[in-house]
Order: sequence, then structure tokens, then C-alpha cells
Amino acid sequence: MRVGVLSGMHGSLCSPNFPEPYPRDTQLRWNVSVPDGFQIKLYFSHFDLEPSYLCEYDYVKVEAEGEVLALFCGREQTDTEAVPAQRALTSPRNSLSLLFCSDFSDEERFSGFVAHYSAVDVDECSERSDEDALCDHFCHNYIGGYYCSCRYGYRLHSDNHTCRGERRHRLGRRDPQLIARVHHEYSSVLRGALLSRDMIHGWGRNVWVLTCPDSAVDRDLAVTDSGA
Ligand SMILES: [Ca+2]
Ligand SMILES: [Ca+2]
Repeated sequence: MRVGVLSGMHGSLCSPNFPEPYPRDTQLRWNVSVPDGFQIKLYFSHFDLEPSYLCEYDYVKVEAEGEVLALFCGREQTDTEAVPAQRALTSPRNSLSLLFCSDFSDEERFSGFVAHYSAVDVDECSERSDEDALCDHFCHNYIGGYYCSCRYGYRLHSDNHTCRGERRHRLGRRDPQLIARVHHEYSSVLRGALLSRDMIHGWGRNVWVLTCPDSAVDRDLAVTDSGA
């Protein structure tokens, strides 16, 4: 069997000799793959194969991950045979294969098919239950991948998925009353100072100096962070 390989972000494939009738007794396979983080969307702009009961003569079969996504033959939809029509197929992951087979008979001539594919982004953040969520807190999709972030007060573990620790509680243990008051009255000030240092330098061994207006807290607050 002849095998074609397609690995671009989009492409097209057609039956042999198209737009002339396809030859008999032919098997052709196309293996299509796109980068990780993408699925393959496939549709047909032309389809005209010999009709047969359950597509046992000539057919197009689309497979991915060991599963048959579709089996097509004929010119029109019937109870026992399917044609692609306007339907688009989407691969579960980043590869699929398309198999074209014609049998020994060609009593009538059929023009074959033209198919097109394109890579489409996987939205890793949607369509997942909380238990299956990829990120502990926030998931952000982008074309070709995704990334995680954490709620205020937490930091992203080096696995890039888990959120750990709550710095506010650690700080709070040192001087709960003062921290609580600063949080309550000037939460935006405290949040800005901690978050920016955290994001730029990470939590190492740092001295955090939080300055609040005299009317709220009558002294500067120095907090020594012992690190994670
Ligand atoms: Ca045939
Ligand atoms: Ca994505």
C-alpha cells in the first residue's frame, strides 16, 4: 500500500487521478499529523465513490488512536452508507489517518474525493470537570498550548500546575492584628507590594518592607520572609 505523510498545519488530499475517475484495485493511506496542542479538523469538498452495502466495495475510512472515526462511500446518504456531506471530523489528538480503497470492479466511473484538513487549537481549559482540571486555580488557553496561574497569595509550583502555600497566613502569624488591619484597610497597597516582588524574584530569603499611611498604621512594617 502506498502511504503519504502530511505534517503541515493545513493541507489537502484527493483520490488518485482526480478529477478523473479513480482506478480500481487501489489502496492509499495518508497519515496526517500536527504539533502537540492541536487537533485536526477534516472535511470533504467533493465526494463521489461507488455505493455499496455497508461500504464493502470502495470506501474512505478515517481513523485515529486506533478508532474508526468515519467510514464513507457512495454519493448520497442512505440507511446503511454514510457520505461526509458538510460534516467535519475532528481528531481526538494531533494525528489521524485516511484510507482510500477501491475494489476490483469499476462498472461505473466515479470521480472520487477531495478532502482538506487544518490544525485547530485544543482548548485545554474548557470542557473539564473540576476533578479533571489541569490547573489548581486558573487555566489560560492559547493557540498551541495553555498555562496555569494561582489566586492571590499562592504561588505556582515548579510542576506548572499546582498552587502552593498562602503567604498571607505565614505573614499573619508574625503579627496577626497588624496584618489583618493592613489587609482590611489597605489591601490594594499590600497586594501590590507582595505580588510584584513575588512575581519578579520569587519567594526567596527577602525582607519585605510594607509602608502604610500614618493615619492607618503609625509605623513602617518590616517582615522577614524565611522563604519556602
Ligand atoms: Ca469499485
Ligand atoms: Ca490551547
